Amino acid sequence: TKSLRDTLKEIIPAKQEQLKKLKAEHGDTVVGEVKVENIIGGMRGLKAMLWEASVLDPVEGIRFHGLSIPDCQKVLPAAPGGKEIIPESMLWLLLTGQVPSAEQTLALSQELAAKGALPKFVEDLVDSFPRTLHPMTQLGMGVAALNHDSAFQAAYERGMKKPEYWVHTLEDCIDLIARLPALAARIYRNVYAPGTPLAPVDGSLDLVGNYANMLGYGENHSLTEYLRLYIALHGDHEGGNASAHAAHLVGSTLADPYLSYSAALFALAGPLHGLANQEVLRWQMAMQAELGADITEEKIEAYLWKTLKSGQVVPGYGHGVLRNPDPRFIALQEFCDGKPELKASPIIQLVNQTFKVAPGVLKAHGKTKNPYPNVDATSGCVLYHYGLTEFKYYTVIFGVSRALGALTQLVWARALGLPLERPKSMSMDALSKFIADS
Ligand code: AMX
Repeated sequence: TKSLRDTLKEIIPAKQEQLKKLKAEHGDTVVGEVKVENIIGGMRGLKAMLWEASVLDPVEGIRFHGLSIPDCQKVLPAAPGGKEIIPESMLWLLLTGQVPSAEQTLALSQELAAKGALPKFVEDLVDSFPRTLHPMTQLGMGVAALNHDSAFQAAYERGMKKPEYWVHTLEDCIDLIARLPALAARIYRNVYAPGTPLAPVDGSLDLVGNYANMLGYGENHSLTEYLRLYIALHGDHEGGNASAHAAHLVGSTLADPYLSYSAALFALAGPLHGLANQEVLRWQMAMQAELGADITEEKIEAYLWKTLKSGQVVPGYGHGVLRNPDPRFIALQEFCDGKPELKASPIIQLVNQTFKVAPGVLKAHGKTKNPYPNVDATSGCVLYHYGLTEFKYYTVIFGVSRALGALTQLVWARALGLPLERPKSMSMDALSKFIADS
């Protein structure tokens, strides 16, 4: 059976050829127009980036190399003894566009476990942080420090040739993904249970099996399965979202994958992006506390209006691109539906009741272009049900996941020789002058 590296070696030349042809034959084909509203509106909707692994359709949601989430759930291998997709099989798909066999997935799990331990100086660095430092700040700093061992940086200093770039980038990406669980679990231990023992990486476990074990939840098979699905599903959401784009931009300077991904993590730490699942839980719990035991749809509706009238957004609803309920939200809801204890959980029931009411209220409110839930409307609430109640930590789990897609793109950016990103900016005066002159 073919290894990941051999598979990539085999498919890269055809992709390079495809890009060369696109550039030579269609370099001046017009794809769209740039309006003033795009320039002042966060470049929303502008088609201006190359991203290989996934494409987001506003109605259907994300597709990974053409496969929808339900397709992936059918074909991507699970962990031994599990049913849910795992990050290893998703990573293989993202990198190669091919569905790995169970054997290939297992080999990748074993490689990641073998490379999963942190260097001592990173352990010491993370242990030196105050407990009060936000877990996302700790994660970003830990990831940046891992560049001490960057194969790409070392080879660049030696003077490697361009065709070699992707090879060393891939090694860094694999090493980084392998080390994320130990780093993220160490942060969890230090912040929430200082002084307690931390399990070492176990060579016989998959990536998330190890992560759950190091978090202290190794015995909880149901939570481990949830985390496998959650981390696989959050792996990539095409290129323009803030975290993926940040990694791409920084990577385009030929900064190594560790520095590039730490930039992504700091973008993910914003409340409009990865912090939203923490905000959703806070908001749903405040709703629960205010509405008491007998929660009706009428009461939820009134609470939604109260949130909107106080000038706040409804967290977990709306999206920069999607115009339908997020299929990742649906997949997580289905996971809950299949488990009686989750179905009976008050917080999950509240998420479901809110889903029945919120789209109508947001439509009537009339501002958001997408009145439907995004994945964050439920993801943190499920963690809460399982007893993982430390809100501030939720984005770290998202950060372990997003590495799959952002790092895949770095490998492809190096294999395809993509250039430094450098869009043209304009001042308001320059825009006004352009408008007056045209
Ligand atoms: N509740 C209330 N108002 C909302 C809203 C919501 N959930 N979503 C959007 N709006 C408002 C916007 O604030 C904006 O108002 P303005 O004109 O007064 O500034 C207007 O609707 C138009 O916004 P939009 O074009 O529909 O959305 P966007 O692309 O600018 O922003 C997002 C997208 C996700 C930031 C926004 O929907 C939002 O703030 N949602 C709540 C936070 C959230 O769930 N974030 C998670 C996103 C997914 C992720 O990255 N994890």
